[in-house]
Amino acid sequence: MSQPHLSLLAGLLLAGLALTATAQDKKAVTPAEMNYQAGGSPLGNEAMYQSTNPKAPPMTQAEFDLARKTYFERCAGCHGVLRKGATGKPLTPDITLGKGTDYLKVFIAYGSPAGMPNWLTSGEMDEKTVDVMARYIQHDAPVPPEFGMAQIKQTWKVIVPPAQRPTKKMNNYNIENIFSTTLRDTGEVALIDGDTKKIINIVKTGYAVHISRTSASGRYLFVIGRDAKINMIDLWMPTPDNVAEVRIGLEARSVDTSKYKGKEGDFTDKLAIAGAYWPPQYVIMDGDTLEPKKIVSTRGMVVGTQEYHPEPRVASIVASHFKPEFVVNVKETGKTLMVDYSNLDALKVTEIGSAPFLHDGGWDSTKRYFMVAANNSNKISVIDAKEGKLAALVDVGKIPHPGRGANFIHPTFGPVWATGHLGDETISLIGTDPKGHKAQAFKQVAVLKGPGGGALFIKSHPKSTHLYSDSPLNPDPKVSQSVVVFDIKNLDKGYVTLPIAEWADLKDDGAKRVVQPEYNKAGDEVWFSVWSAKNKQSALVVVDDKTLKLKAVIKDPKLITPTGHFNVYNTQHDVY
Ligand code: DHE
Repeated sequence: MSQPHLSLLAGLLLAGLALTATAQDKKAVTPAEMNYQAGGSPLGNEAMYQSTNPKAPPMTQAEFDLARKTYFERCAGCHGVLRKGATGKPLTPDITLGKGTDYLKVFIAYGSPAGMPNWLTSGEMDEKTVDVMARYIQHDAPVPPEFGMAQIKQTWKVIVPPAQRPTKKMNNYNIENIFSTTLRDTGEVALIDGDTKKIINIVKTGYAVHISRTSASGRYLFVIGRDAKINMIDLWMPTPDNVAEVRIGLEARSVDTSKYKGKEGDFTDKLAIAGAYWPPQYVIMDGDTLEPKKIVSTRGMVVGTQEYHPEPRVASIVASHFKPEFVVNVKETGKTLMVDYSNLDALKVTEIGSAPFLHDGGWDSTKRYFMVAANNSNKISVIDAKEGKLAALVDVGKIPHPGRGANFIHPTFGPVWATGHLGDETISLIGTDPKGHKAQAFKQVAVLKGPGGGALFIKSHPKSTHLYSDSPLNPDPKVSQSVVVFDIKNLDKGYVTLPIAEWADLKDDGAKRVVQPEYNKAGDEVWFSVWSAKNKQSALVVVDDKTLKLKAVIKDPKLITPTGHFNVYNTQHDVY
């Protein structure tokens, strides 16, 4: 870059910083949050129509393609598929055209105090890409294709039809203690025998499986890739493997299956549901074959402002135990949809507005209240699945991120549910017993101090007296490579730190982020992933919950980028 241009950039940068300083509000994005959102969207691989705005600087087709790919890999998680803004600011031409290419280049190159990364100076983008991106965002955002019934059906495959599947369990595995571990970057899950710690099978799946869920009977596992591909795995087969697959959209994170059995009927293992980030929709499928039955769009109005949102992504989904309903949490509109699946031809949906952006969550110990993080509002929404209404909106710390959260009995406040936070070091405990502890019900009753922000998952177990919290996105490797444990009976004593990554004793110097505590069925072991890059060694570490000592390290060349792991029994029965 020539000297004059550099100084021009510097000048503009100062102007840019001044601007962002005034615009900077308490919602400034932390590096941990930015890392978390920038996970990469598979939409970058989709062909999209290049619309040309005559007022915007021209772009060749090749530049447009580079910019589109880069946008979906780096930017869409924060700024939204249609650039209407989410965690990051909106980047629509009505805003960007007025700023001009040079100003936008500075912003992209050097970042902002409000959380915009410094893409050029961090080495993640070169000057050419920065220039292309600055022009790209002045054009209308290209819209990825829709994905309706015809497209979904084209991807639907029944690999082993129900009639050809085993009629009884054909293996000697203790299937309730199998762990399904995501191998993020290889597009696989590892099924691991929780008793012997041996790998049972590595199953091909969609890319970067986000979660695994178990059918109500415990026989089937459903996993969903970031590319919206669902794989259904039969745990009764001699070697558990795929029996059906389908794509329900172009990008997704959540899947679950019907669990209700009661006066309206027995729906165990009857239906499956998955929610897409793009197109914004959820799809209900046959629970035996994944045949798509019903697609419902989530486009609509945002709670509160009642402005139209064109791309409200479907975040967490769980199956109610009280009614034949799925609990579908829609991120940008801040609405929880109670989807009554008892009659798909006359679908009844109860819409419960709470706060944006609904993300992850879990049941309280009675499984009546679904506690879901409204992560842009620093609140937990409490959804009463029995009454079909909002029970409370609870203020917590900055960017709550519970995973499914942790339930335990607090010595003073009785049953509580806990969440950690991405944006600060606190762990919030919320009372969940309106009958026995009315004064504490759905209030933040205590705050524990963890090691720092960047926490993603917290866990306990009814048979344990410990509470575990990870912090894989904390910038300090000492913190991101270990977990903290609280003694539930002596919470005031603070935590002890377990150096999980050190215990894994890995041969290379990877990121070794320690992710997601998960108990075995007995509730006496806790499993962690030690997650390094694709070309580095990773491992699973198993801790003895009584002694807090290392029990086992599972290493295998096939365990590449392990992230989430799900114990069959605990997932089946929502034990956490
Ligand atoms: Fe997740 C849960 C979305 C980044 C690992 N994640 C969820 C859920 C949603 C979600 C909506 C709840 C699903 C449910 O319960 O039905 N996650 C997102 C994102 O949008 C985000 C921020 C960015 C992205 O690009 O994906 C994101 N998530 C991550 C990660 O970086 C993690 C650590 C590794 C990865 O695979 O990308 C990660 N998310 C997980 C895991 C769960 C999860 C392990 C399930 C936790 C549980 O205990 O249930």
